[in-house]
Amino acid sequence: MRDAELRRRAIAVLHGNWERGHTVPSRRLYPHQWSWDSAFIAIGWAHASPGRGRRELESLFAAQWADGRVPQIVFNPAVARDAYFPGPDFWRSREAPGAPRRETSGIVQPPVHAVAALEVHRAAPTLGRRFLRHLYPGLKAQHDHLLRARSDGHGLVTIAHPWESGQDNSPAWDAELARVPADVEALAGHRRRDLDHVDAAERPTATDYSRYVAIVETYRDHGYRDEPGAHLFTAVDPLFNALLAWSEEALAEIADVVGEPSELHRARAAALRDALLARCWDPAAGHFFALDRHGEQVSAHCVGGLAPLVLDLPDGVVDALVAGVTGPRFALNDRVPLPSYDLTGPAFDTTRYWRGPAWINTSWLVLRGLERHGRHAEATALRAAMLSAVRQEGFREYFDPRTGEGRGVQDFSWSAALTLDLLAG
Ligand code: 9WN
Repeated sequence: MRDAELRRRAIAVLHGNWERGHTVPSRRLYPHQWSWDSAFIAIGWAHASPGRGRRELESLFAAQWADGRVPQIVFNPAVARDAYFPGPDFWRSREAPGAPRRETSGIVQPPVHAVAALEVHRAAPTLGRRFLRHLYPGLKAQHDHLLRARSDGHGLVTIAHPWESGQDNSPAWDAELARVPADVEALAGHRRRDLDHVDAAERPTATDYSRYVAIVETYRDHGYRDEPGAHLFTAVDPLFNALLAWSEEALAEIADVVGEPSELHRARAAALRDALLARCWDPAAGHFFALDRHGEQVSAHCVGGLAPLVLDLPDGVVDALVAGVTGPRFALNDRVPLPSYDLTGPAFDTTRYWRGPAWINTSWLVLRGLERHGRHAEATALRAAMLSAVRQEGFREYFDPRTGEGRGVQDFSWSAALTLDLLAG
């Protein structure tokens, strides 16, 4: 398939998933607005219709909470209340202080929005300054909230739910999640709608879901306040922190454009990067690891541990990360994007979601990192792999990391959106 045809199809997916001011990740499986999806999707719209990219981010930030949190899900009131589980009746955001009028979930997702806003601005700079001026306070409040409410006390921010990582059932969370009481019978009172659309073997297990639900219920009972006892789950995700640092860099550039002080953002970006190096980097393994609630490294090689490549890093660290990308664990090639987890790891699963399958967004992050560090040969291979996967299989949610076979839903928005970015670059 020629590039022009692939581009046409990618734009058609975004148009098909556009829903009055935002783009759903998938019509059937995810019929609302998701936070980090909207950032990747806006980057795609920047190449097709920058106005839609602006609206994508503005509609998300219109649902920002008073404390600055940007919710993982913004529910569409026009969609059936039980179309997605857990839906608005489970989250009950309206009962929480500071929640917006629009119903949302009460947790967050990786903060890559300032990066997206800058890309949208660059696509149409003349129109964009007003957009950046409008969005800057919300982006700053988003970062302030994370650095304040989620500080781990040692320079990094924590996640309070595996869903907050965006890499839901990653092996990085297994041990921490195992501490959460699992009541699979309680789950029987709820209907998991994901299993209506995707094979159960490609999704998190019932035990995972019972724990996901328990974590939310406890946080919800605390009014979604980050206070003692509110979190059954606590971890530090290298991807989440790397994207916060990268977004602080972008926010510094946005501040320059809109005439706000930018030094604070540059300082925060550098401090987060330094803390990642001090706490998550394992020089012997050549990888950034997640931390458990005690600050101990969890030695599972997940693709999120490659995400700090988007930052300015010492040469030796970049060399080691690139060796990891090209070595047996991530096996860079020009056919299949990077696995979400170590191909040689004990928890590896070709099919189950974030325990092996290859996702376009995480490969795109690594690609941006390789480009930043001038690793052209590896970047060329990874770009080819991503394009090959979507050409062969369509804009699937994820791919078998060995064969490249498409998995999860079809017409998945960020797979289409980031393809537009690849084709433009
Ligand atoms: C829970 C929407 C989201 C992505 C996540 C992905 C998946 C949701 C789910 O879909 O998570 O947020 O129901 O499994 O893991 O990264 O944002 O596309």
